[in-house]
Amino acid sequence: MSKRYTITAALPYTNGPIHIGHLAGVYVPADIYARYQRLQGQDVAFICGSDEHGVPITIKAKKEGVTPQDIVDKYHAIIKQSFIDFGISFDNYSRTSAKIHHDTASEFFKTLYDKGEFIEEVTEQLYDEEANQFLADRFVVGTCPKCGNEESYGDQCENCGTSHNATDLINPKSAITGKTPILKETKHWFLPLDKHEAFLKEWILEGHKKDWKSNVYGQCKSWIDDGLRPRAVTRDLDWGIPVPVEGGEGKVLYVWFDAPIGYISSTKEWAEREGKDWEPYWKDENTKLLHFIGKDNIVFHCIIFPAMLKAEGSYILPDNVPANEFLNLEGNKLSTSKNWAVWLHEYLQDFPDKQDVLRYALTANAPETKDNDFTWKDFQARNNNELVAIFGNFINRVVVLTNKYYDGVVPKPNEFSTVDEETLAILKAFPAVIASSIERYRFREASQELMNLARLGNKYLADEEPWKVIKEDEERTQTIMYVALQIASALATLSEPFLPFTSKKLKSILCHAELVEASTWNSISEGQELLPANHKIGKAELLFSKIEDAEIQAQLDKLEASKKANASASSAQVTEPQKEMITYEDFSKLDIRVGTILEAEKMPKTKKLLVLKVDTGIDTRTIVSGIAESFSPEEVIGKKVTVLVNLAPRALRGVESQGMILMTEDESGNLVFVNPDNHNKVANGLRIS
Ligand code: B3M
Ligand code: ZN
Repeated sequence: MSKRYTITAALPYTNGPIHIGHLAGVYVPADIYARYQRLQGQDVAFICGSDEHGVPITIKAKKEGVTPQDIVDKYHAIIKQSFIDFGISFDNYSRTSAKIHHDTASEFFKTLYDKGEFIEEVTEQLYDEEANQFLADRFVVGTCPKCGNEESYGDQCENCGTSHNATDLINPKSAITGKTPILKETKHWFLPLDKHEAFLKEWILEGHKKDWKSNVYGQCKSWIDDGLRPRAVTRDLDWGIPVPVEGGEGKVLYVWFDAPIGYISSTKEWAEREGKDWEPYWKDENTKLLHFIGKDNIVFHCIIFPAMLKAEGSYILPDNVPANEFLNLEGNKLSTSKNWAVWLHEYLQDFPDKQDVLRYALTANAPETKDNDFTWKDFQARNNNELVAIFGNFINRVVVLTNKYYDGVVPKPNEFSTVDEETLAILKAFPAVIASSIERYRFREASQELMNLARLGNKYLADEEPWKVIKEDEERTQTIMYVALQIASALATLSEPFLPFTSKKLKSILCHAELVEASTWNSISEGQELLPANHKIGKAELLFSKIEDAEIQAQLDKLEASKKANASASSAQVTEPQKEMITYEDFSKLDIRVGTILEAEKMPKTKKLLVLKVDTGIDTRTIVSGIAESFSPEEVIGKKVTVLVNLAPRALRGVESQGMILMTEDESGNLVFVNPDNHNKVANGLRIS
């Protein structure tokens, strides 16, 4: 009996195209999983769609002087195409602006409302008087109350992952005008997460300790341990799904309330089209519901959405949420605003037939247990040393030799040697090995096992040397080629989840379509004959081609160019207008001296501050300097610096700072010391004038 799987992949925000980080973290693993389950004969609904509400879209529209609808239309089309191009095999790709979604989300809200699952409350929210609007979520930035990150958003801190209310931010500023907001009363509906705490504790902390990934479990535990509080599920915004109850005029559903319901509406849309019933996919206890997401979405999928589903009452809860960590690019965080990314649509312009290469490189190096780095060198190596040299090389030799010796007809095997028997036994074990890795969401491991199968084939040919044996033993050659062809056929089948384009091409080269029963996951593990004698295969075609150094260099150059563009953009920003004139008397009030940093250590619990001991020539004093993000304590010890010594002392986090080290920025926007060369030869305490 087949099992039912509802597999969801995070709905991408339609405020920009998607890049390799999205593919590596969410869509490739989800696709491998969905394709694998389909190959097992399971009943799969693989669901996604565009997340078209939320503040980032409004902000983008404002910036570009167009409507939010223009923005979502544009990026929905680009994103959808990228998924098709990379073979992400969604059964349905919807969008949250669709009517079916508005209806589903409204109805969901009304059900909870009618059941009394919300708290209705007038509270004070941040309000920008200049822009005349409430500041929800990303409309406000400030200091994270948990980790001190000064650029936290109103709803979530990207540094520590905490999700909070905008009013929790320290020193909030409007993202629209930069002004400090005031507090203004407004009514909202809150989901009392505290009410669901006991259930969440039992369900996650006791029920899923063993089977959820430790990064996911750990995040959930820390939220629950911190104590859950009511969360507003409505907003004072004009872009979104109108709040469908009395008093909801001018308000919309919070984007994180409506977006996960998007999985349900997308399933409905699919079922309607396919003439199926959507409900078992969401309401039958035997269905396995899985959410593939990135780590910044964990709280929404493990705590808030399950609380919503539980409150509604008729839905199942996710069986697992295999969230990934983040992918970096060449040592730096992927960033849309800094254009530090490999955009999928651009990748395809440069590597038009290499979708599988990117899928493979991203899987082999996926950020499964920790953040990971994508480098173009690794990408090239994965292609040249693995896909070309192992997988492609093996297939090419098998197909070329079969055509050369037997005109493409699979030879009849003669007596198997011990090596043949062993090789066929190892081959038989592969489907279970790969399956076990996939079932445990270890896609990197699974992809390496697939490559090991190609290695097995390569080694078999290299050891048995049919091109030599053919000269003296035709019978033996037939057996060797037969065994090698069985491995090739298994590769065509087992590579499908990982390398769907290659798998298709290989199946066509091996003429799987002509077979009564082409190899399947099970027929391989049962040791069945996969390519029978007398079956005719096609001509050789290259599956992969080498990537030259120049192509890699071109990609690195492109990144270097975005780095430069960023640097000049930021240095353009810092060329501030000249300040008001001062007199010599004014200047002479500043006492600036040469000094040396003697000691340095990080200020505990801050990101930016170093506590320095500085020899000023007059004395040794403590100066707190905001340079910790640019310099390690070790780097600055012994440095000659320029010090403003008569600045009135100031306490920073309880430490009195007695002066200031003069700093500026280099062309890339990095902090540098104001430190002319000859400082190294001058004595501490000398005055600069
Ligand atoms: N759009 C966040 C993101 O793209 C969000 C996911 C929604 S899943 C229901 O990271
Ligand atoms: Zn934080």
